[in-house]
Amino acid sequence: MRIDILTLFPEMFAGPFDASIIGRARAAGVLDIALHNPRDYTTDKHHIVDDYAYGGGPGMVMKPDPIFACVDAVQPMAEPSGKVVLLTPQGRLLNHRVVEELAAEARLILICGHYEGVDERVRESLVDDEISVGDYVLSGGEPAAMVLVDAVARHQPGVLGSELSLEEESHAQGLLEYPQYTRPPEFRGMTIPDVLLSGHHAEIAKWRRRQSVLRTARRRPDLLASAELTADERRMVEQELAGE
Ligand code: 9D3
Repeated sequence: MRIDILTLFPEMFAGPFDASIIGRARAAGVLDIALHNPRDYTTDKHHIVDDYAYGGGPGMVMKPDPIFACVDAVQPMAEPSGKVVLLTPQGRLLNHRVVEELAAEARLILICGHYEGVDERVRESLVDDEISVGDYVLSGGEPAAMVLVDAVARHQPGVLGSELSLEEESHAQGLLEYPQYTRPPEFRGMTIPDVLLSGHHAEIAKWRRRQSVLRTARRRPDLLASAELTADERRMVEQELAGE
């Protein structure tokens, strides 16, 4: 997968994109990330990328011309042409489903906004999709782009150690993860559930499933609505939540 990122602050991406999952995906050649600065596509002496809002009001607006010029220059740099995605608080909320959808694209071109926003004509005639990573205010689209890239990178074949770990992942099933433990079996007086030491794999699977369902019910009841639960599990959830 190829991802082009348009940002006024390309240096913000150096650390995160060289480590961990993304670093490995890039090293393996599964992920090709290129950073571009719209400021390099300005034609005025002072390389101005923002300006006052027509109609007044606080804050600066990103000018359309450097962004259009940058996308026009970047599209022919690789094939196929990329879906242009604007990171913005007004976008579709990123979730597992949206990540899968974007991960299926061969190429993405991400635009990170800054200042109070981007000129509306960028949205109207350059952008194909708009994504938000949550209902809180960031100072720019850069951290959001990092989140999006990390999440889609995990879906590229060969990026995860085993394809299974993705399959098993809680969000694929619509459930939170079960509690996990590793050695030592007793730490500062705290032990681990006996079933995990039993070696009884069917019982362990049952325990984990139950823990996932209960934890989801307690912490994220909103997720349960679309989770695939058996009738027995639905009853267990009712009972547990009633008894608290
Ligand atoms: C004046 C109103 N502000 C909205 C609450 C304007 C504004 C705030 C923050 C405009 C842009 C930004 C910068 N944020 C992003 O570009 C952004 C973002 C976010 O702030 N939250 C969650 N997802 C994203 S994706 C891009």
